[in-house]
Amino acid sequence: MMQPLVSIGVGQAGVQQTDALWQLMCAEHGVGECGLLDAGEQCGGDVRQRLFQRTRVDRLVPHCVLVDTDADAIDALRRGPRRDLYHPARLLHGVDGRDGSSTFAAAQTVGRARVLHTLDTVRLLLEQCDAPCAGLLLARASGGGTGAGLGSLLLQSCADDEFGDSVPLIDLCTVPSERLGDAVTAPYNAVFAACDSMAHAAACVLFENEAMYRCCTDALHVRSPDYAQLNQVWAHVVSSVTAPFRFDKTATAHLGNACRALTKPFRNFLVPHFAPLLPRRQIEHERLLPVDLTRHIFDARCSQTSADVLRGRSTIGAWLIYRGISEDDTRSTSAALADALSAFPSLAGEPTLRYSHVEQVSCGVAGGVVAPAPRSLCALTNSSASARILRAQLRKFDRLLSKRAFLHWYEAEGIELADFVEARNIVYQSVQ
Ligand SMILES: Nc1nc2c(ncn2[C@@H]2O[C@H](COP(=O)(O)OP(=O)(O)OP(=O)(O)O)[C@@H](O)[C@H]2O)c(=O)[nH]1
Ligand SMILES: [Mg+2]
Repeated sequence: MMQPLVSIGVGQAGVQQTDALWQLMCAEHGVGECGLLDAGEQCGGDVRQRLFQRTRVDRLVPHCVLVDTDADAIDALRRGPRRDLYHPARLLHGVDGRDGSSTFAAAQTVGRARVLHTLDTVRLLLEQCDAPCAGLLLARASGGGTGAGLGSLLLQSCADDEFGDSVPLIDLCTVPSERLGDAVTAPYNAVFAACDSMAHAAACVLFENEAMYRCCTDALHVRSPDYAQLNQVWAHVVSSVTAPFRFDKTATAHLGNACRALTKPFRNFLVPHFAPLLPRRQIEHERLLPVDLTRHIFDARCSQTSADVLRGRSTIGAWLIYRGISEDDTRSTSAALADALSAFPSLAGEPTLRYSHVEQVSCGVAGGVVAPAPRSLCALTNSSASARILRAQLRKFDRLLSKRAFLHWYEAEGIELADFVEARNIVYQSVQ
């Protein structure tokens, strides 16, 4: 029995990021943009069952549900190149013209109806797969009302619902950036979202748009990157994290277990790094040996957040996912790898180090900013350095709350000052 992976995109960012992920995963599994297998590809009891359902007419339909409180992002998908890929009944949006209005609270009110519909859709999808779900990936931006509000309702309901503990939830959360323009209420939304993530997700992988923007400009030499390009960087990280489960028919371990091994209560935030991020014309000139990738993986240019794990006081664990090399290849270089890792002060001590090896490399997407490489490495790290990201949100949250700014919008939807204080204190504790 092959356990399926299911992804849910919430809010504009979540929907667009998830679309970029499926574009990449389809390319990696030889599935065309309308769900038909590329010429020469065979589909019979293979690993694609983890990701797709096969229809009567041999079309592959992704295990994916996309939901927003307003129609724009979903409508854009319906007009886009993958309009025939997604199951129409799994593209959900509000119809009343009222979106999440950029507040966590409004999205929770508007989202109550949406969340039931979304849960039913996910439940139906899971019932159609004949094995228990290996992991539920929830993509969202926590600065947005919908990403935070509806995203949190979904996490909460998935954890409370009959899916229970058996379905590990991985929150793929893009937090508001220091300098990029976000809604005025973004710090409130982000702190409420972080609080719910700690309570309900097996792990929360943090991303920052500013850092992904820098990956595009500094590492990939894109002059003024747009969301689509940021989402390609995001998709490469998430595709690597899922790769050990996507390409191995025999993998039975849950994606959630892999993440849980890296987390502790109140410390479930992980930061990602990905290498190589190099301009297309440069990539052929690089050796990209496992040891080179390992040595440079924690460089700022490979990071999708502002957390500097090399300066973090402590690291609970790191999961290194190598693609394009077999376990035998790494064994031969294991001394060099150990050497490279021990050079990082924050990894000294006894952090859990976990390695995965996937022989299949990513072919990338046609014309994408992330060039295909013969080998790649992705790391998810649970480091005290991630506290910096949450502390920045808390600072802005405190500044707004001290003036009681925009509080009336939340109170109107039933979220009181006491709820603000409680959420703030829970997140604050986690960064001490
Ligand atoms: N990386 C990335 N960020 C995005 C994308 N679209 C929007 N954002 C950012 O995500 C944050 C939240 O915005 P949205 O996702 O539009 O908000 P929402 O979840 O739809 O919530 P509403 O406030 O109800 O519209 C903002 O900082 C946006 O700049 C995207 O495709 N990729
Ligand atoms: Mg929106």
